[in-house]
Amino acid sequence: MKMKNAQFVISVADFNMIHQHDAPEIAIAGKSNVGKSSFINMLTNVKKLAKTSGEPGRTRLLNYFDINNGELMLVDLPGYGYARVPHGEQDKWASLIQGYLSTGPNLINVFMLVDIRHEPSPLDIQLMSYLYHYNIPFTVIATKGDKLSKVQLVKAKQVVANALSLTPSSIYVTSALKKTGVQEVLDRITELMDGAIVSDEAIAEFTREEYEEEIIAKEKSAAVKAEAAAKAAAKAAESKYYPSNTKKKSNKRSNSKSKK
Ligand SMILES: Nc1nc2c(ncn2[C@@H]2O[C@H](COP(=O)(O)OP(=O)(O)O)[C@@H](O)[C@H]2O)c(=O)[nH]1
Ligand SMILES: [Mg+2]
Repeated sequence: MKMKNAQFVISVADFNMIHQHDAPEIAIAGKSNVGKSSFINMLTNVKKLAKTSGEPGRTRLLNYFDINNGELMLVDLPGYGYARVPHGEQDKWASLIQGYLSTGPNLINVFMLVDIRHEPSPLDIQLMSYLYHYNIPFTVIATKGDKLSKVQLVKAKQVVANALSLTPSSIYVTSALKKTGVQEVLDRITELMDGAIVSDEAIAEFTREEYEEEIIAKEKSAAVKAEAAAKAAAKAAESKYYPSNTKKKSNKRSNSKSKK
């Protein structure tokens, strides 16, 4: 795709008021501060089209950007996972994002942005679960590629891929600072718009069932670990507060009580 023209259309705060139009839509999703707005500015080559912010978590809106007068609509989704935001607000965002994902009729793909330096968070994985759940194809795009060396990039890509159960080759690496990865992403958009990709390569690697099984297995092993840790902590606390002789006493007391 050739980027000829880009302009801001509208901000929407409520998914019941989702903007209706005829163009195919690509949504940009990811944590607060991951670089969504910078990515849109890089892609469209318009410096301040999307507002980048030093104060993350402030944009709880869906922001629509028209590309080439009706050829494509980019939708900047509100960022998630900003720690200083009260839980009630986070819930509102979750429902805005979920509402959007479950209703958007023109949505052809979600660009899921992750910071190349960090392993994807549980919230990233939750977003991915929504995408699988609603059968929405997606593309993982790593941001801030300029922050790592070439060698580090290879490793980091593998880490991101493993956490999301994808192949490293399916992940696009970009840098808004150095403006790298733009052409690859534009080519990806062309493919998506041509409908050339019937089944998304990334998704095809794993069927949804396999993916869900893997997530369940991961959750189970995390739960087992947490239980073991809790037991160990309880044991440690017990031995601290009940050195062996007094512990027996207390047991006896409780036994005799229960007999009565
Ligand atoms: N070095 C570097 N910094 C970036 C890049 N993309 C975004 N940033 C910085 O990360 C911060 C958050 O970016 P922003 O686009 O507002 O993130 P958003 O909250 O996801 O929209 C800003 O300070 C950006 O300048 C990148 O590719 N490289
Ligand atoms: Mg932003």
